[in-house]
Amino acid sequence: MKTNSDYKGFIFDLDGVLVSTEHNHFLAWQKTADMLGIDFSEEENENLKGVSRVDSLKYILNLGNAVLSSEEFNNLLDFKNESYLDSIQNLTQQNCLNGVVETLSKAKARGIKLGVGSSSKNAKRILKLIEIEDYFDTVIDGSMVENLKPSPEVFLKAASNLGLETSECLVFEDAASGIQAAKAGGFLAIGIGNENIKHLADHYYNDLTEFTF
Ligand code: B16
Ligand code: MG
Repeated sequence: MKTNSDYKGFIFDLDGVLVSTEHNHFLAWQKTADMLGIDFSEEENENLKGVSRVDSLKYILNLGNAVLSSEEFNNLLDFKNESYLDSIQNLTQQNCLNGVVETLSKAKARGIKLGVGSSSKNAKRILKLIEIEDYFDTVIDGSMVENLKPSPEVFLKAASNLGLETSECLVFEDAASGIQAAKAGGFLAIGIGNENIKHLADHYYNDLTEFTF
């Protein structure tokens, strides 16, 4: 049986795996929903983890049976993103989730190739803020693919940029859409830090401190 360090590549989701920004996404969506008079709870937000900005807004509009012109729709996308970016401007490496920096350093020292596969168009900006961008051999974000999670495209592109087969890579994810994406791509899917996805993942850890080589 393969052990974790037999894999030649590790591909990480960003929000919820490397950094705890999911609550910031939730608060920004809640503000946006408030403007439309739509109730939006943290339970509902679970369905938006890993989901693109456009599809997330469509989901919220659907909750309130709201219909918007394309101009209003785009203005709300900008509003959500500005309020999200405002809330994360002071992120530092302290905001990396538990075990992240240690896992990245150990993997690097073992010659394991590292990638990011995120739905977020802000992924590169965030990696810079939390000062871990230099660990990664490739970063695939929401602006670089046609189809976002649950499509496997971000992970397949990351593996291909690393020069590896899907069977040679582990994918680390905190969202149902991301676990689905990893499995659709033929990857072994490691669930991290979200008990709601425990039953979907191939293996599950509360955080990366529990992951051993
Ligand atoms: P943005 P991930 C996802 O990132 C987040 O989980 C999700 O909450 C967010 O809506 C999505 O990115 C789009 O983000 O508005 O920054 O482009 O978990 O795939 O790293
Ligand atoms: Mg995530």
